[in-house]
Amino acid sequence: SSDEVTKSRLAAEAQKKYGNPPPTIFSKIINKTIPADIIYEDEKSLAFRDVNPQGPVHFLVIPKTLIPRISLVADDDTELLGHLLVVASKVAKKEGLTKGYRLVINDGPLGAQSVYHLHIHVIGGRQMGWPPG
Ligand code: DGP
Repeated sequence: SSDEVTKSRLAAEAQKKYGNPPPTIFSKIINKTIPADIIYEDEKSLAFRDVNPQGPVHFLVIPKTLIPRISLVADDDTELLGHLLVVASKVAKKEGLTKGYRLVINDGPLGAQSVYHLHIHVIGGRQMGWPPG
C-alpha cells in the first residue's frame, strides 16, 4: 500500500541521515498503531495532544521522519524545521491561543528530553513564567 511505501521511505531517510536511531513511541503514533488525540496531520508532520499536559492546551508537533533531537539537525532540515514552526503557529491559532503561548524543544539529558523523536511542545491557556524550570 502507499502507507507501507511512505513508512519505508521515512525509515530509509532517517537511517541514511542519522545512523539507525531506535524508533520511539511517537513512531507508533505516526503509524497509528497506538492511539493519540491527533489535531493536525499532513505529509511531513503531525500534531497531537500531550499525554501529560502542562497547561489547559498542550500539544506536540513532530516530523514524520525520525530526527532524534534538535542538536542533530543538518542544513537540509531547514525547510522541514520551518514547516514544523508554521504548523505549531497554525494549530495554536486553531486551539484558540490568541493571547500567547510557549514553544519548547527539549534536547538531551540536560534539556530533560525523554522521547528521542524531535518534538515542539506548544503550551498555552495559562500565564507562563520566566525563567523556565
Ligand atoms: P520531552 O520531555 O520533551 O521528551 O517530552 C516528551 C513528551 O511526550 C512528554 O511531555 C509526554 C509526551 N508523551 C510521552 N509519551 C506519550 C504518548 O504515548 N502519547 C502522548 N500523547 N504523549 C506522550
